[in-house]
Amino acid sequence: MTTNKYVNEWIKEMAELTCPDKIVWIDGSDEQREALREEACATSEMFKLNQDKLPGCYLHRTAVNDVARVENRTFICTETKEEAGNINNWMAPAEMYEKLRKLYKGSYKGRTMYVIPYSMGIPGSDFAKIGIELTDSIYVVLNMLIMTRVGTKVLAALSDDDAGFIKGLHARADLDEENRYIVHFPQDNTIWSINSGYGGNVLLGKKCFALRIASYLGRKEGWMAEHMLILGIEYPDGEIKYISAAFPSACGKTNLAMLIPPEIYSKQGYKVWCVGDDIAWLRVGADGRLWAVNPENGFFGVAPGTNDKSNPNALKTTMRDTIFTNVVHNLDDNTVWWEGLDKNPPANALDWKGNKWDYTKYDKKDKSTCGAHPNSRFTSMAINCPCISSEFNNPAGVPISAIVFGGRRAKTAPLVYQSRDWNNGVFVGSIMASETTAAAAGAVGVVRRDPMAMLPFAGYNMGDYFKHWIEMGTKITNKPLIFNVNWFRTDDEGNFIWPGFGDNMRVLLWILARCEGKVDAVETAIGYVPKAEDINIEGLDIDIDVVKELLTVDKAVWREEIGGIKEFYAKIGDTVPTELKAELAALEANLA
Ligand code: OXD
Ligand code: MN
Repeated sequence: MTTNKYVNEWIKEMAELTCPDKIVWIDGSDEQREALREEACATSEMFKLNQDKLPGCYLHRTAVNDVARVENRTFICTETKEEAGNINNWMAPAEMYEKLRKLYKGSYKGRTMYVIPYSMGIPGSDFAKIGIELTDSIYVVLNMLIMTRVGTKVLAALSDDDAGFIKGLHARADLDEENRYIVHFPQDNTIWSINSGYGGNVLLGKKCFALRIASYLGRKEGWMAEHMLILGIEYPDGEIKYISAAFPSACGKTNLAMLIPPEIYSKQGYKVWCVGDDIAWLRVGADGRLWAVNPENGFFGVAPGTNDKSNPNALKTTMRDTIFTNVVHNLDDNTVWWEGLDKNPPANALDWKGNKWDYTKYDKKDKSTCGAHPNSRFTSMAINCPCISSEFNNPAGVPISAIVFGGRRAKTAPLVYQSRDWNNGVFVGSIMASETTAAAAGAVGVVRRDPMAMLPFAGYNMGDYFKHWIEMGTKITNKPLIFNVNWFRTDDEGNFIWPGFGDNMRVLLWILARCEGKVDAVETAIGYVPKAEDINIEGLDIDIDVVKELLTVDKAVWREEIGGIKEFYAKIGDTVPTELKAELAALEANLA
């Protein structure tokens, strides 16, 4: 409960609309969490797993038609279409409110309205922002208790005259796909989500608030909300340098954030610390540097492919206090399994839909035979991660030395290159793209442009978002350098050339050496690439010629790329800043 009249009036209005049987405030206490877990298990909304092997862990299954974010049903409802831009879906706020009110009307009848006061960032810190999510789902409450800071401490940080909290309304309603909407009203600090129970659509603190609404607020208030991991590299002398990095999905963001250094580095005393795996909020500090916090409190990670080799830190993080969604339920020992966990699929098990699963029928090429849904998830607490940074809970955040962009490109981008300066770096982020893999439905090798990995997450016009990046560059007096990496270059047979995973540390160390002015580079048409001998390959079974190959910039391939960039800029429209058009013209001239 709160004495903030704006909160109380809004809840009253939403309760009149949705008609819950009762209203329960989430206080963040262990007792209340435990009671809600029991209630969810009693109705089979969740299943309690083997508490000896997986203490505090539960399993949940979503509806089969509700397993991923729905970009085509996600809207940015600003007053004008121009403010939302050509990339976002848009509808006039009044029209959307009217449409959705009809769907929400009476949708909580026979149900409970849970009121979740939560903070993105440490409650009360300069970075933090408060949200209140109303939901009729215990699964949402329990996930929010992991992913955000929740409860009375949050309300204590909200003063009585503060109307600036983010108002989130979620209703499961009928889980009707045709009426599923994830809608943002940035000018009203409001998010409405209906007819879904899938995390990315309903944990409103994450993509909806911490990226879409926050990017809008960041532009207004002079800071940035980005789809970035944050990691720290500790040198043998104890000094730690921080990097933030943006990659589209399926490029290994969580793996990079929790990287295990190769032995040649670990035995010298190098360590890697994870501050965040998905979202960074960045502000200019009094020292003129860019400082970052991870506004989240947990990880909502993709389970399939997570194993003791690909990401042992993530795997250990999931071993306690975790909610697993849409994975295989091993009935023999009441644990969980997913494709890529190990080579021992359980014989007596239920698949993600809750049907008996016969692992002998599993065919890699036929997704319908998978036990776990390809987008099955774990929701785990960041503090349970073995490599969580000591700065994770530092309200001041960490100073960023380098910003890294990247994507999955078979031929175009070299292993790493450095942009010439801030605006050129913004250009590099704006032309980010990734090629589709055989793992996803549809054609292989199709380029999807995903600027700064924010294509589905910018809460306003993409051209204005680029402009904001350029303007931030004028405020950061001690700027991070901006780089692009590509772990996914392939040879003529389509095999990856670079080993990736922990060995990506070798590239990150070159990046940090550049930031310190400790290493030279070679200028190319697109920016600076390393001298091959400056990428440490000790202990790898590739030689310097392979590194040279990884660092080549094929002008003919890049000339083709120009066409795709122009097409994408044209789609964004005339808000693309002149600075970026000039960068594009300069690149074209360099390639001539
Ligand atoms: C995403 C995610 O879709 O983090 O980017 O879930
Ligand atoms: Mn993400």
